[in-house]
This record gives sequence, C-alpha cells and structure tokens, in this order.
Amino acid sequence: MTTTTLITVAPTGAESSKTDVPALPVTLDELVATAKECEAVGASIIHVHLRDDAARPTLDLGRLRDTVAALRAETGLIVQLSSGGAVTDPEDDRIRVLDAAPDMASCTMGTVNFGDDVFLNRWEFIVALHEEMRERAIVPEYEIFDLGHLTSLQRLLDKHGLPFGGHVHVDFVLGVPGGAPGTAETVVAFKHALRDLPDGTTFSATGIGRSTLPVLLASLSAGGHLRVGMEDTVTYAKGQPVESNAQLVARAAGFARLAQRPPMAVTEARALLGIRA
Ligand code: KMH
Ligand code: ZN
Repeated sequence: MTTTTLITVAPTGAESSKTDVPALPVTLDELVATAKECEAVGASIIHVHLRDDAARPTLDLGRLRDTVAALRAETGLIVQLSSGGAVTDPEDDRIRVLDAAPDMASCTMGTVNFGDDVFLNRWEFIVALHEEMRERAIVPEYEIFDLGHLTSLQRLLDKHGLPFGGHVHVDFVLGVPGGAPGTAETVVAFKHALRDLPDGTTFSATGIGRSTLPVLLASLSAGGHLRVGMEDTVTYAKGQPVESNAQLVARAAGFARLAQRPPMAVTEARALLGIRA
C-alpha cells in the first residue's frame, strides 16, 4: 500500500448549473482561485471541465489552451483535461482537447447510461484517444464507471500497449445512475479486478452525491487514492451545500492523515504517474 494519498480535485464538471450551485467555479478567474486553494490544502491533480460565458459546458480550444497556461502559471498542480466533456459533446471536439497539451487527460473505458442520458464511448474512439495521448506524451487517467470497463482496459493495453510513461492509473467513478453503485463493496470488487492489469496499476475513486463518503473511506482503506470536488459532490452534509472545492479537499486530506497516508506532494505524484518534465 502506498504511504501517501494522491488527491485529485474535480471542481466544476459539466452537469451542475451555476444557478443551482452558485459556488461552482465557472470563469477562468474562479477556476484558478479554486485551484490555488485546493493545492494549498492537499490536491495534486486538477480534473478540468470548462464553461462558456453563459456558464454552459464548452470544449472551446482557445479557452482550454488559456486555462492550461493559467493553471501552469499560477499553480504546480498536474493539469488533467476532461476528454469526456458533456454527454452531448461530439467525438471530434472531445479528442481535440488533446491539442491544448495538458499533462493528463481522462479516457473513459466504455459507454454507460448517465441518468436519463447516455455517455457514449465507442471502442474505436477509446483506441484513438489512447493512441493520440501516447503520441503527444499525455498521461491518461482511465475512467471506470462499471466493471466491464476494467475488462475493456485490459483488452486495450493488451492490443495497443501501455500509455505514455508506462504507468497505468484508473479512476473509479461510482454512484452514477446507470453505472456501478457507490459502495465499499464496489471499491473492493474493482480493486480485485485490477489484478489482471499491469503490476503497479494505481486507482483513485470518487462517489457521486450520497456515495461520496462511503467511497472515499473505502478507497482509503483499500489503499486507493481519492478524487473529490463539486463535479461529483454538491452537498457537504445533510442540508448543507458545499461551500467550496477546498472544503472537500481539506476533508479528504484530513481523512488521509487519519489513515496514516497523508496527501501526496505534487512532485511525488508527477514521478508516480510518469508525467513529462
Ligand atoms: N461529464 C460526463 C459526461 C470525464 O470527465 O472524462 C463525463 C465525465 C468524464 O465527466
Ligand atoms: Zn469529468
């Protein structure tokens, strides 16, 4: 088991509206301020979704490039862009995200029902993302919404080789209506399924909504890492809206310290994941 905990913050997502969640960071200034606060309390990766001037999800390349530059200038965080976008985003726009040259990008390992919608991830598209990232020295984070996505990852690596840097890192996104439930049992079952992946594969986990704390505690106990943030969690406790992303990162960092696995420094995270210098 690693002695430290990698904490990713996912501050915005594509699903919540600014009207419903006023604390959601949607402008570049808000995002950079959030990133700095989260870095200060223990995050080492930021998983980024952008919004346009009307706070709607966007994959605009100019905005993505400006955001990568601003986060690099103002923080030491590892910048991970979402290639998942919103469920309505076309594949061409999703793969073009890589043109913004982030340190990492997400790569979802299969299609999943997503509430009333479908989050479509065709096999050919997955292969294209995996290969493009390797060509551009971008480290993938493989997003796992259901058990079969881990089987698909095994197939991807067997047929198409390891990602850039040679290290495999996956993120269990649990509790999505349509995906695997956000429970300790799921975390343990998914962890066992990693035995079929390359030695040294690491995992983080996040639970949506009410499953936030059960998944966080299970992942820490099982030797996993953590993703937290307002992409996944907008209620801190019953009747108490999340005030800021830093509030969620600070809570995760506190649990990590209690578990004797304090937050991982960004330099250690870069070395672990094989991020290019
Ligand atoms: N917004 C979801 C449809 C990712 O960032 O790669 C997809 C998602 C996964 O959030
Ligand atoms: Zn995301």
